[in-house]
Amino acid sequence: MTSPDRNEITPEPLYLNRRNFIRAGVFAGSAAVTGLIYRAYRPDTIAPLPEEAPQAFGELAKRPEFQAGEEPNSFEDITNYNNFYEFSTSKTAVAREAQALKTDPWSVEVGGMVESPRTLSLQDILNFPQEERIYRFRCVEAWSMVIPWVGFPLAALLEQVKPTSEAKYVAFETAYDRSVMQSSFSAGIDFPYVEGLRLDEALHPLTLLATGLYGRQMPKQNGAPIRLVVPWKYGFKSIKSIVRIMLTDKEPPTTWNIAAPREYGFYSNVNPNVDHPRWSQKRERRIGEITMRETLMFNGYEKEVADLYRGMDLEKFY
Ligand SMILES: Nc1nc2c(c(=O)[nH]1)N[C@H]1C(S)=C(S)[C@@H](COP(=O)(O)O)O[C@H]1N2
Ligand SMILES: [Mo]
Repeated sequence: MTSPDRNEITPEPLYLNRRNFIRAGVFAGSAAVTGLIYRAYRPDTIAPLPEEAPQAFGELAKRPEFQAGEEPNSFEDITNYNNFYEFSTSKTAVAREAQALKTDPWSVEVGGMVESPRTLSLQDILNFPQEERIYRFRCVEAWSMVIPWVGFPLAALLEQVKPTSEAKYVAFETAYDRSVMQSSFSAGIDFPYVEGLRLDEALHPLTLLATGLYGRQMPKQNGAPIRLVVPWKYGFKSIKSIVRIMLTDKEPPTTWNIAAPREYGFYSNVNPNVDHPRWSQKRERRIGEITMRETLMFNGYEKEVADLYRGMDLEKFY
């Protein structure tokens, strides 16, 4: 299995800079400069990298229909090339900076339009029967990985809280701890990070609440202790370090859509036929590979999810 040297990892081409968007040039420019000054002078409070990998799970179910028949990326790659803007906009800096996040104790509030709202502790989360699922993961920036997640279907949690008949969407929110995370101003996107799914997407059997990867509890840089994984959508839908899950009857606001509505829609299904306004989505670079691969419709999950979007114009609902 290839495990490229850190320096070999795809450099971020300038045209892919996610923050090169709207927010009038002058403002964006001054935010970037302020961010640089802030980073240069901020006291060195960064936690050290953990000396050992997180705790291992015991036996995990492995259902054949959820094992992408592809070689997973290495633990090294998956845990050192991250997007987690609360900690850093540098993919290689996240692993170190995210160690400052306190993930135990943790609680996730689940409520809104449900019959039985509840608050889950870390133990409650780990009490769901956990399974291993190997999924393709495609970032909107045109890179991809294959990741052996550990977790349980979001549907299992939603069944417990019982959405009411008015509920049509699920809204998610990431923790925002200002003592360890950077400001929205420095990151260029609003915090807390928020995401959303239509209820039928949330109930789809592929939609996972992930609690770990490679048989171990979730590394902080990957969104410990619990994050969403929606493998047929661009990676930014897979919101990390979740503290709130609310059922609602209105399409919830989503962070990248707020930042640049013409570039990132609510649906954000992987689609090689609908380009990002500033780059093509036809191909992708699998981390660890030299040549580009063709991007697959719905990231290769077309057979499973195409029915969710029957009759919808995928150029309009991007
Ligand atoms: N809270 C939060 N969740 C987030 C992000 C983020 O910046 N903050 N980045 C998203 C993006 S753009 C991607 S590609 C994936 C990256 O997940 P990974 O670092 O585990 O590969 O997380 C998504 N979830
Ligand atoms: Mo992404």
